[in-house]
Amino acid sequence: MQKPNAATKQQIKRLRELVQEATRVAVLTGAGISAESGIPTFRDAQTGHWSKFRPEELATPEAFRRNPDMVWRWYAERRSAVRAAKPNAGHFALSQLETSVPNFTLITQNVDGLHRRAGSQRLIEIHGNILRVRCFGGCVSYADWVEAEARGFTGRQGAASHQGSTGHQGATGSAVPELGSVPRCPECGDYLRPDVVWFGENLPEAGIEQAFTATEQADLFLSIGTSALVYPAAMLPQTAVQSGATVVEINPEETPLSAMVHISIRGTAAVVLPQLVD
Ligand code: BJW
Repeated sequence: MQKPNAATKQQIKRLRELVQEATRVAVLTGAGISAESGIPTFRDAQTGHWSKFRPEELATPEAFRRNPDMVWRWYAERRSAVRAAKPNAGHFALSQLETSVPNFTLITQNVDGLHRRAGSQRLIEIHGNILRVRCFGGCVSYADWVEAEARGFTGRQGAASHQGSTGHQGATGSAVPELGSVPRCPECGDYLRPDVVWFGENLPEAGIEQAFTATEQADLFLSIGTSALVYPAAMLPQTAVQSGATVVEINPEETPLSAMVHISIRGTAAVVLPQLVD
């Protein structure tokens, strides 16, 4: 078995050259880039009580309909972990890379917001963000759950924005919910839910379109810390190969992509990425 950081000097040197030569770079990240910030990867996230469940049984609208309290609790715990975490050297390296490449797009499947906190701006969060919440029925969205919680849903400006066509913005000031009790939409009384994309749900249309456009136009595509098992995100590196980009994977483990990319670097994101920008 290969060591977790078995990236060779030649591989790093070649990748640095590719980065310097590239004018259009697209990057896809997955849970692996946040592992070194202490956030378990999606498929490792099932610890303690949650080890009884497969993530596919929790991250679906059906699971939420069946047991909203349980799903809400799973997200509340993960949200606490995200709040406590800090971006790592891998996140910071990508935000630095953004400033040195003429055309750069960072596409993340992660819902933890750590790229933004590291300073990335040309960022598409294709699976949403765990700190935001929205109405299960679709009428309001809170941009920042921390703010919504702190305001006990009384702050109308800024925190809530309309998604639907009900015409007025409103919040009634219901009490801050206890951990594990699912808050209700102040507008229509339906449950609030995390603003993430669950299995079987469509990805935000504008975001996924931009992601595919950036991928098709890229001359260098980096796939970092993703198992490349979840679609349509997993199609992005395949699309990059088909569109003629040089495709590089950074992951301590082999994935279904490893055989099709041009360079597969066995290393962790926080170790490999800083070497591209220092
Ligand atoms: C490190 C590291 C370190 C560790 N450094 N690396 C085509 C074919 C087959 C199925 C489908 C298909 N099209 C659609 C589907 C169905 C489904 C799907 O893909 N299912 C698969 C399981 C087969 N897709 C969908 O349902 C999507 N919707 C859709 O397509 O809508 C149209 C439609 C509607 C109705 C029916 C059919 C189609 C939606 C997908 C939404 C995914 N959402 C989640 C949950 C988000 C909220 C939450 O977090 O709770 O997103 S699932 C989960 O997987 C999460 C992740 O973003 C995503 C990807 O996981 P990721 O990031 O790759 O993490 P891991 O844990 O799998 O891997 C970590 C990797 O890091 C590993 O490789 C490690 O080795 C590595 N690593 N340490 C670098 N330090």
